[in-house]
Amino acid sequence: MRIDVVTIFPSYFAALDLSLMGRAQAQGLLSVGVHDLREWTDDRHRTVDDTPYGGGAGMVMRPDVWGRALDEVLTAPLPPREGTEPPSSGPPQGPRRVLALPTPSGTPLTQRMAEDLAGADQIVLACGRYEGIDQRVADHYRSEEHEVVEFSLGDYVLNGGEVAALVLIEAVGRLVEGVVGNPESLVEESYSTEGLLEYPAYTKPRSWRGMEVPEILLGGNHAAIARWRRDRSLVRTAHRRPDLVARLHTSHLDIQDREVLASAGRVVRPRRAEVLIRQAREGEARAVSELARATFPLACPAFLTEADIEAFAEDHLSESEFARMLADPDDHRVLVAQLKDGSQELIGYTLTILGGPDAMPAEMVRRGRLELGAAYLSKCYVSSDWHGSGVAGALLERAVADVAARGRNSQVALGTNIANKRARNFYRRHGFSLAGRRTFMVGEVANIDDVLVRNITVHQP
Ligand code: 6GU
Repeated sequence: MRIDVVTIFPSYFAALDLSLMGRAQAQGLLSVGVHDLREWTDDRHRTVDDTPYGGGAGMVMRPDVWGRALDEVLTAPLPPREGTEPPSSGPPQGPRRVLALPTPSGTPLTQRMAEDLAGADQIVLACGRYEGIDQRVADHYRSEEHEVVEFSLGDYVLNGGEVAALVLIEAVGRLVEGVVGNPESLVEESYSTEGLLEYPAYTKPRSWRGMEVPEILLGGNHAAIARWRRDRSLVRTAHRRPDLVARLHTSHLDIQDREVLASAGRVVRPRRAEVLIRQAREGEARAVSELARATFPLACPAFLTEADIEAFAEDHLSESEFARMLADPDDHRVLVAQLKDGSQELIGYTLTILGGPDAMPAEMVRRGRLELGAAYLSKCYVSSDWHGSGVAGALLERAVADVAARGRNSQVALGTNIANKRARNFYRRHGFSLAGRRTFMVGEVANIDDVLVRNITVHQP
């Protein structure tokens, strides 16, 4: 690839002789020509600029000087492309020459653009200074059926296009075949196909200033490492680049991806929204009770009657019952997931009873694997519209972390109906395992539940 730069500060581009770009030039993969714009001036003072028509501050670069420079550079012969035969039939194909103009009012430069430009035969960079280049220059070459890109680095102002030109040359140059030694290192990077930021990287020493390399990276479980890295990418992207989350292809996100995003406050289905997971407040007994009554029937087996369910709700899910629990946050932990939009709607909740040994329903404490004094996750529900959003998993992890932070319990236990496969898989995925069975009364009907436990010292990513 041939790159030509026209500038009034050619020495800026000495940096291109260093490192990867320097080696690429030495190997003939890239050929870079830097030209002083003043070579094309025709007055004693080598003037390149003048005052703006219409008034205003600063100076504008003259189109006549730029026109002479660009005509010459854009028509200079190019070496034939290596490895490509000229087409034997059809119209003769000229080389692809792109005129790139750095300007703060240009299109933001992206990896997509860099990938596209890596296929050009020649890129000519016209570096403006002062208040820019007379607009007719870009318009002229565009109308001459040249490819013209006016590009910007971002929403801030530089003194001129030189630094931006260096950025484009490096971003494009490293995509030219052979420039980067290991082409695989191009694949996993930020902004590649997936649209996620990169995961954090670590190297030796293993312990530095009291900070350890994450344990999971030290083992050889490649699937677990890949999952951990993906989680870190998702969390980073959610926090730093919500605009990228908004553009993710949601069909490429599995349920754990969605749970991780929800934990970081972003849900993508059934629609994109921000979500806040927090402790319920004392005044919210009614709202939580309404959510509890709406969601409880979702997990009940089909043979329960409405009357049974209603009787249960009256006893356990009433506003006064939640008011009682919310007034006692030492023993009753209620977390809610709330939409951060105009509706402020609660879409999910967990209820965990810490208590002492009494808090655990007695029938759950029989089997060997369940310790006395396990925290009891009594409820984990998400309203049906938001099933599959990841909010349930995010709530569950927060509830477990909340128990862990309180330091009184070494296990979390729960019961779930034996017929509820979905729930069982969900808890299994979150590190719960079967510890026994119990009967659970809903109204007059005895239900068989699996009792599941998770040790809270076991760290989940
Ligand atoms: Cl391409 N040029 C200038 N002068 N300022 C910029 C820029 C370009 N991109 C961001 N700021």
